[in-house]
Amino acid sequence: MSTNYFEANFDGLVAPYHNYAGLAPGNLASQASANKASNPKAAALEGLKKAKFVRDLGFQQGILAPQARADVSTLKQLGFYGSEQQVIAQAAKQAPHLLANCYSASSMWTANAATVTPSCDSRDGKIHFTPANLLSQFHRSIEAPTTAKILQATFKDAHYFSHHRPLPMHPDFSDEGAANHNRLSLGYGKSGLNVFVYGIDQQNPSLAPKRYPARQTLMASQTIARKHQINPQQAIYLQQSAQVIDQGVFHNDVISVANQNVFFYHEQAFTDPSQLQLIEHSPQLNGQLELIKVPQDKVTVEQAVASYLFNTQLIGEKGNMTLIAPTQCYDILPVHQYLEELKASNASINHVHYVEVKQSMANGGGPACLRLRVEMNQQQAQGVNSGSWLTDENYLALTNWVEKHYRDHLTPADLADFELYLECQQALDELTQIMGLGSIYPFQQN
Ligand code: SUG
Repeated sequence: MSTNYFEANFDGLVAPYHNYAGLAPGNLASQASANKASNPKAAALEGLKKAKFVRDLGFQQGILAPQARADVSTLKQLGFYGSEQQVIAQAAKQAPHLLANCYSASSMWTANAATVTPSCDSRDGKIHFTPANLLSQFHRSIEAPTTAKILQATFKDAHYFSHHRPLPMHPDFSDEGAANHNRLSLGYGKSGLNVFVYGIDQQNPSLAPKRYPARQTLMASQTIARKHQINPQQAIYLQQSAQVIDQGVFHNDVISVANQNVFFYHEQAFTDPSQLQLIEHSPQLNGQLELIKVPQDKVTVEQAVASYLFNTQLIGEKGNMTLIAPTQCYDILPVHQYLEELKASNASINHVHYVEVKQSMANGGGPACLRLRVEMNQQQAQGVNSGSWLTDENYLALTNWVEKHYRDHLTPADLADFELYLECQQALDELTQIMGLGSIYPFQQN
């Protein structure tokens, strides 16, 4: 490893209004959980515990704050009017599905917050962020403005971090962030190969999925590569297979994951698997690429979606990597058997840890969705807001904060309760103080 560099994971803190509203077609877990009761307290504690587990393994770990909800400003844009209490009451009565859209905790999946390019891949030597416009799902399309504020408050120092505007809100530029971007390299701090994965090429849409939406477009990925000043020789674009999207693979991170020189993927992941040769021949990998292809006769796409085998966090150094997997990978026998075989093989994945993120999984988010990876060096790390790093002290402060403010039972019907809105504001106001983030929420501007 180039000493000074490391990869930090920034996990999304689960919000006090975490609920199951069935908002995401094509995301099978979200559909199956629709209208069930959630447990926001358990969800937030599971997430924090997972983040601390990774930190305790010796990796750098940060936290990203959630969004403020209900999004009253969007509800007003939709025609509800009056005081905040009146707006929520009208929406609950007239259009509860719109209230649920404006009350989603979906910003917790920070793999969708932005695409990130480390300084070793960008011409200007800065770390670049483009918040994802998330326009394919209404409840997520309202995240970007606050996501931008949270990213700027977290990655503060303009000397090291370059923050871009989200891509235009047009279907040609539908962008879901890091969940559709893999980066391969021979070590932290070394320039890498950026593997952008898209679901649809709007200029040639014949290969589009039939049942469920393709959330990432080729043009969005190409635009990000340009804005982030990535050398065109260091970017390739693979199309995700429409058949797997139609089986519930709504993001690339549900079917493949990369870390350093290892690419772990399902054999049916891509439209044209022969394109993987482009990766093999990349000078950035110097012939040292390790492809770990999971065959359909060992783990089916259906089992991969149910277990989130590829939504695992693949972390660690070349030759000695660890997979942080959801407990569903242990419970689904063929997946567990496969992982046992993998550990025993010569492959670089030597350790598998199972973590419980059941509340998040029930809405289609595994361990990898919950984190945004940012490769940086020690100097750049100094430019991060200090309260955003997960230390022993703020782990304690955050778990106490969750215990104090969160409910342990929430149904979509409870979103009508104005008390919940007030509780959430109070909790988030206190959070910005714990994390030292300043005023990032609209309600703090009044
Ligand atoms: O966008 N679920 C999220 C899950 C995102 C997971 N992220 C990655 N794979 N990177 C989504 O589909 C469900 C919300 C609800 O139904 O209440 C939701 O938005």
